[in-house]
Amino acid sequence: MKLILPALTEATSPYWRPIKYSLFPPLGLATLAAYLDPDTEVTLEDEHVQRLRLDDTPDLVVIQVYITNASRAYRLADHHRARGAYVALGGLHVTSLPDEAAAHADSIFLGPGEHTFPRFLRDLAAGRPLRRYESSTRTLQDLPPIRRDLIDRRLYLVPNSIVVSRGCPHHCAFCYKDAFFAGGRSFYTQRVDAALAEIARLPGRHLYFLDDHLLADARFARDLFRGMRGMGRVFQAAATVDSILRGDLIEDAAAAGLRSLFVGFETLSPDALAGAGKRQNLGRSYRDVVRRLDDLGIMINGSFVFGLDRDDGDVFARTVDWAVRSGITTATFHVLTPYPGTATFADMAAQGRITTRDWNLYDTRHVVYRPGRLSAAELERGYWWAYRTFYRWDRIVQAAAAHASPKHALKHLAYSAGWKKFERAWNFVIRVRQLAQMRPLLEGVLSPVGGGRHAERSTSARSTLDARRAGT
Ligand code: B12
Ligand code: SF4
Repeated sequence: MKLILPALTEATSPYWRPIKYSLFPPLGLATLAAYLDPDTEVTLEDEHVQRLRLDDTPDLVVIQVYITNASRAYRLADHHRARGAYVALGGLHVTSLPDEAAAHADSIFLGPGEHTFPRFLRDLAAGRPLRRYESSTRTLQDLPPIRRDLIDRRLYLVPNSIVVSRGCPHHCAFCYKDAFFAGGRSFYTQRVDAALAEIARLPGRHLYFLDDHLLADARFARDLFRGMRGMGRVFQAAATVDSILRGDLIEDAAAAGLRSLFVGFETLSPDALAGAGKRQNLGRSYRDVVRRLDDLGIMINGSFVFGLDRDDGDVFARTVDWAVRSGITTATFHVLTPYPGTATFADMAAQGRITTRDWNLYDTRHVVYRPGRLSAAELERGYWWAYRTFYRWDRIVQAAAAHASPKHALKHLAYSAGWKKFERAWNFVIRVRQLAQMRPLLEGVLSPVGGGRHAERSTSARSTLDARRAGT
């Protein structure tokens, strides 16, 4: 049996950034592999970091399909079927467009695979596999341990990626999540003790939680963070604006080792937020979010979307200026992308505004619809301008200087420049297969900002909160 994560484009694409695609291993496929009989001969190939073998003859081929790798995934599926393999396709894009995928597969899978895949394996063994499996039972209880032994840790900067929940309780119009989790629960977590046991199995210090929203279930997150205290971990994760401001969960996260957080700011315009159904951001002060995370020594990866209907030509400069002035460490800019299955896609399709269905272009860098107040060319130009400007040396230095603590400023410089300014060095490290040697460096940059004004403020914030919690 062979599991394949195809890459979005060939490595010759001008957008190909080896370091970006050498971050995380294919966790979804390693999760599915856990259901195999231990005697099954299985390989896992990730085209982002290795050349795929095409001359082999596995009996069963499982391919994970995202929107941007869909056409590559279909070609690989056709190739393996022509060589006699049974091909199973699943993942986000298959869930959004099952009929399209079915033309290239023997079986297709809609939604998460934790319950459908083991059922399929039983059906296949009995000689009665179905053409289509749809997930309706949704739980992460009693899962077999992820087959991390199939992952070559040397090929990834962050082999310790982990997910302890699935989905998210919110419903933003442009997000993949409502379509993917249709037909069952769209937000659920592991048991805390199982999550802690998985963390304990991971070597090294650094973890990256790929959960859509790690703070979404406050009780679960608090127990998790308390359980992690004293484990000596440093970790990165994602959460929403409102969850950072609510209560004192974020302090627990910091105490457990949270050092960098992906935050979906998306836009500075309340009208645009309302239009995108991102209600949880409405009326929240982004300044307070930044200040609170900064006080705790947590770096921010801010996510911003351009091309929402009310965006005009000023949106790019406004956003970049705010991000720099606020000391956002790294920024991820996106051109609004209407993924099939989302409310945004349905609305735009109904209005006749979708301009291409070439899924290769649905990579959040290309404009695939007719924007409201901007032309498509203006939007793409503005998007690239925002990236170039945010990551100019003078802007990196200016953003770093926005932090209260000099140590935090230095970390900001190291992290931001390290991510965007040393592409050639990263390429070299990847070519000579030495990414693992860079992990201590990453852990160093993510280590706590000890001493100085910042630490005093964090400690006093902590004791105030501890006192509040104790009712004093
Ligand atoms: C990590 C990640 C990446 C990593 C690498 C992916 C990797 N190595 O797995 C990197 C940084 C490279 C990346 C890049 C991009 N990503 Co990305 N990424 C993610 C993220 C945050 C987590 C994925 C993950 O590991 N989930 C946890 C595992 C357990 O779940 P899973 O992978 O979905 O697998 C389960 C099911 O899908 C299913 N399943 C999957 N395959 C199969 C096959 C079969 C046969 C079966 C039965 C089941 C099955 O079973 C698994 C277990 O339940 C998701 C967000 C998300 N929450 O999914 C976005 C996400 C997948 N990315 C997205 C996008 C748009 C991109 C980029 C285009 C962004 C960009 N501008 O560069 C690129 C393109 C990548 C590409 N190759 O095409 C979108 C995809 C939208 C869509 N409709 O397809 C998502 C959903 C983010 C978002 N909110 O919009 N990404
Ligand atoms: S908060 Fe994030 S993960 Fe949740 S629905 Fe909105 S965009 Fe999706």
